[in-house]
Amino acid sequence: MRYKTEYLDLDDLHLLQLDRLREVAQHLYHNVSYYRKAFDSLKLKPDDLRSLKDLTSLPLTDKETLRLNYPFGMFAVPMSMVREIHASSGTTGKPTVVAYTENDIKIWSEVMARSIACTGGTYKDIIQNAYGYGLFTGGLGVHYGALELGAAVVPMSSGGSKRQLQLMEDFKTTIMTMTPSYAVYLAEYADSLGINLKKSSVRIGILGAEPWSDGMRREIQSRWNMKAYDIYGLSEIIGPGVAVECEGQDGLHIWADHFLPEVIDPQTGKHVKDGQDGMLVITTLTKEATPFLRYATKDIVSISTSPCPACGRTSPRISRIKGRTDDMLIIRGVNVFPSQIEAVLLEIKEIEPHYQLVVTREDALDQLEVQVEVNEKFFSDEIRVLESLGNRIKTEVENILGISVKVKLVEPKSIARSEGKAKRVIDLRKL
Ligand code: DLL
Repeated sequence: MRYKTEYLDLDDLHLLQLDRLREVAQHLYHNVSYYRKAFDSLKLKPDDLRSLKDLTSLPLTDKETLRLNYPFGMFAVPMSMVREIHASSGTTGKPTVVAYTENDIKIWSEVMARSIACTGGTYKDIIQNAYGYGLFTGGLGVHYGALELGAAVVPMSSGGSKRQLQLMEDFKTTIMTMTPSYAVYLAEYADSLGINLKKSSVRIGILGAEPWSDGMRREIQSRWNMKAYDIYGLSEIIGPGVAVECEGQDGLHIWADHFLPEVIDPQTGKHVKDGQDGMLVITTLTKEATPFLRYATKDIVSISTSPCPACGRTSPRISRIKGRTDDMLIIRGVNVFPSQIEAVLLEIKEIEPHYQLVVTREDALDQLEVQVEVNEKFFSDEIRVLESLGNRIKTEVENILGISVKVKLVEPKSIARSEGKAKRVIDLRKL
């Protein structure tokens, strides 16, 4: 499967992008009051976008914009046209909501099919999908792409390692889709069961949804019999399938006919040069239900617009995600903001507003420990009372985050105070 738009001359790509940009800007101007106000306050009309550069006069959109318009204020179509709604973590209690029309799901299927094909997948493959199905976009995104490609998909969802390994062997799975940390975990688990993954039928791993490194890739490829490819995406833009590596494993091709990338200096907002690090900003060019102009991903990358020496595609390549401009953590593939935990803790009167989050990786699985200071009065109470407080905090934090955590109650004044920015997160994982 080869998509012509992946090989366009850059000038032709820019013309296509401009056409689509003008169309999506019209759509947003007429259907989303946030964007109408943004244009009006700048005394601009969508027709004033005469070149791609003109886009830079518009403000950025981010999770905060979505929070302020929760839940459906950014929808650009009536609910009767919406077919699917997804959500990912917001910075506090409210999730970030996105929607898809029938056509959006076609686009998602297309970009995911292109992504699988870019790693070498074809209709002949058996794809075992170990991304979570549900509000998280990983499961359904890969699923739609596999169907579009004509491959066979096994909708395993995440977890259930013993069954994953068993079906992988019995079905002769050829492609695994999962987070990179799960790929390491499964390899260790297989070892402990005496299963040799070097002999497995899996030849391709499509791994993403969390940061990883080339070191981790080497480890995964040495334990499995597969090549491990990096796939990137975010719910706000479409889900997985925004960018993916090709056989060169040197940068991720972004499907720029649907997603217009910019890389900016997060301080000045100015574009940085090819090869320089900055924040990735994406404009969706074809989505109908929740299109965004200049969505600030907060992910740090560099971009290369020269044609790919490995596969010849001209779609620009972004680097691996090198970090974030905010404090979002990804724990077992789930996005976690310290502010979500803080919002829970502030509601509990027995504790002080001092906390620290310690993240570790044990046996390839992420662990999050929330350390909270109990207040003086309460600390002298019986162990039983403290235990029940700990359990209450654990339940409330887990309800908000959707992952399990450990809670450790610590003595009053034992968490180091800082004079500047508090150091809330200690991340001891080595990627
Ligand atoms: O993680 C979508 C996805 C699913 C991508 C499956 C790849 C595979 P969200 O839950 O909205 O969407 O989280 C998006 O996760 O802004 C990045 O910070 C991070 N992220 C996603 N892919 C990668 C990657 C899905 N390959 C946020 N490397 C993004 C590093 C990644 N970080």
